Amino acid sequence: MNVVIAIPAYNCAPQIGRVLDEITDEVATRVSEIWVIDNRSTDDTLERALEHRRTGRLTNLRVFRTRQNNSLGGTHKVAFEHARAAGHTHVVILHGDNQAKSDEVGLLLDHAQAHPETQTVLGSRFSRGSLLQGYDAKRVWGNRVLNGVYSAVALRRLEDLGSGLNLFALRDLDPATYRRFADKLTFNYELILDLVARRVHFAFVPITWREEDQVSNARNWNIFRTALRNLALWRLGRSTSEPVADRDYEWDEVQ
Ligand SMILES: Nc1nc2c(ncn2[C@@H]2O[C@H](COP(=O)(O)OP(=O)(O)O)[C@@H](O)[C@H]2O)c(=O)[nH]1
Ligand SMILES: [Mg+2]
Repeated sequence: MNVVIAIPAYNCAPQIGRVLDEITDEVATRVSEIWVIDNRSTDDTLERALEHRRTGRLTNLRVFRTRQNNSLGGTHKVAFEHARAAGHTHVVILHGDNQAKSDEVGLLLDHAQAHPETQTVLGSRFSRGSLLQGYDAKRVWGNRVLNGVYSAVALRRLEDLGSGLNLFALRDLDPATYRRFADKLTFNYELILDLVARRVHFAFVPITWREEDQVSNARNWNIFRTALRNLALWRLGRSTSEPVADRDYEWDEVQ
């Protein structure tokens, strides 16, 4: 396994330092590199990440800035493409707003190491053993409804459609499909349906999910509607989104 942890970060200056602090030395030694991908934040996210790098504690930490704001889905594309080009085999996506616990990256790696046929391991907020701390009741409910509807249509138990802590094996991803998916926050819904359609072996592992000082940029009803629309299109065998033109998924390393 040659793993990179990619941390999409947009306007999470208060939290990004905690995300990095919580990466234990044990987790850091299990991965090749740790990438903060600042998605053109308008607050001090970038500066906070650079401050942490200057402490030198995480020797394999690198900080990048995208050339455009690519939203969360677009940042997945940036991470996958750069990881593939650099020869990594796995990408952990860890949200930069500290809702997940960084040390739980280890749980996903453990699972992949114990199950060679299952290399994509998704953190789940809604499984037996998951721990929710302060997560808004409306969002819990909305997620549970979507999980149920998706599971019924996909004919398999989908315990969480898109948490902020996931391990993807690049061999399990098809650039020809994910490049077409929307750049916005519904990317993960499209991706999981794509994994189901391509009969990829993936597993869910329960994680902790917190809500403390995070400000969500997600527009809940919009996401809910798009999620159902995508599911209907998928069931009908139609593509869930159109290829996007004029996007720039390049980044620059910030020293
Ligand atoms: N909303 C948003 N989030 C982004 C963007 N780029 C990266 N992210 C990260 O994506 C994660 C999820 O976004 P968030 O608004 O917290 O959504 P939620 O956790 O699903 O409510 C956060 O860690 C953000 O830092 C972006 O352009 N927009
Ligand atoms: Mg969040």
